[in-house]
Amino acid sequence: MTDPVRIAVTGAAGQIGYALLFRIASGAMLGKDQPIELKLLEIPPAMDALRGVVMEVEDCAFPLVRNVVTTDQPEVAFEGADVAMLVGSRPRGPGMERKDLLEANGAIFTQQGKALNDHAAKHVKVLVVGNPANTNCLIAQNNAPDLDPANFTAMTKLDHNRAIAQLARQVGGVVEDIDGLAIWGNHSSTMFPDLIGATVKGKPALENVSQSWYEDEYIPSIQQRGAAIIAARGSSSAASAANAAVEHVREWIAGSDAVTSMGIRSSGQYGIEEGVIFSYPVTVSNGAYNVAENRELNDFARSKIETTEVELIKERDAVAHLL
Ligand code: NAX
Repeated sequence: MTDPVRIAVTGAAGQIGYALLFRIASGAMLGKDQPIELKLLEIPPAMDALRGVVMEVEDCAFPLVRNVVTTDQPEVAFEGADVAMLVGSRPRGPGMERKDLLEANGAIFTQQGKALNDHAAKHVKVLVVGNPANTNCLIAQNNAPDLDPANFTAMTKLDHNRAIAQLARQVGGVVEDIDGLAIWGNHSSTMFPDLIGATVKGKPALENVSQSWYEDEYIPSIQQRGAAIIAARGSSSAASAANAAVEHVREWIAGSDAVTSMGIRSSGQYGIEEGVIFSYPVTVSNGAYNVAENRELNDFARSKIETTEVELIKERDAVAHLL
């Protein structure tokens, strides 16, 4: 057995945290041979709830869990962290506008970015789940000047999984039939689920479905899936979000030949504004992701991608004072 990997999770007593910690502790993320140390961050009012969650983790007697640290100090949670999963964020309260939400989360992700910079391992892999995920990630990354910007990612894997599952259902197939699908842009209702580069059993996906289904049903359904879950369940997606977070980190570390989607710092690929955290089609090998650069984009795709890019630029401009 190797040394434990240190995994920091913020918002650990929340809904997603409750689904996530047990998956990580069981070995679903880093494998059944990799011991782990959990470093759990919460805000003071949630520390009692977090204590209860940790009691449950203990009660599972997971063989891989070597230590669990709980704290309300980011500096403690991120000390020596190899992986940091930033799930906690400030939800939108009554009367709060988007700019208020960006501002409230800006303060959190500024502090957490600085703490990662000063305390995490230099190779730390950071996944931001807490919304607005792309811009929170941008803020954290910009406040961590000593870390490689490529270490910071935002989660669009849930959108990616939703897009695969809904396409598979529509064509009467299974998820393994689908390849090359990607989510572009922001984790928001402007995201673009791209079937143009996707295949079903090796044949172009758009030969299996009609253009009108794609444009009028599929894209809005993926973009609004989070809201549909809230309407049906009374609370937002948690288990599926935790599953996506586990898969995002697993693929980032273990690699993936199949195309997946990750929000990453744009270096200008496909003409996207440099520096924003943008979801691209990527493949992953040796712990590094690479943007799939040779995709054909038609005018329809380009206009969808531009819409989500414009939104991200506006979000970036709204938090410019924090960057
Ligand atoms: P919950 O409100 O259940 O839990 C959030 C937890 O974060 C709470 O326990 C809270 O005390 C804690 N927290 C707040 N500020 C903190 C801080 N400064 N440091 C540490 N902890 C802090 O929300 P949950 O359903 O778990 O969702 C968490 C976040 O994920 C939300 O922002 C949500 O919008 C976002 N999501 C992102 C998704 C994605 O695909 N990127 C999908 C699922 C989810 O909606």
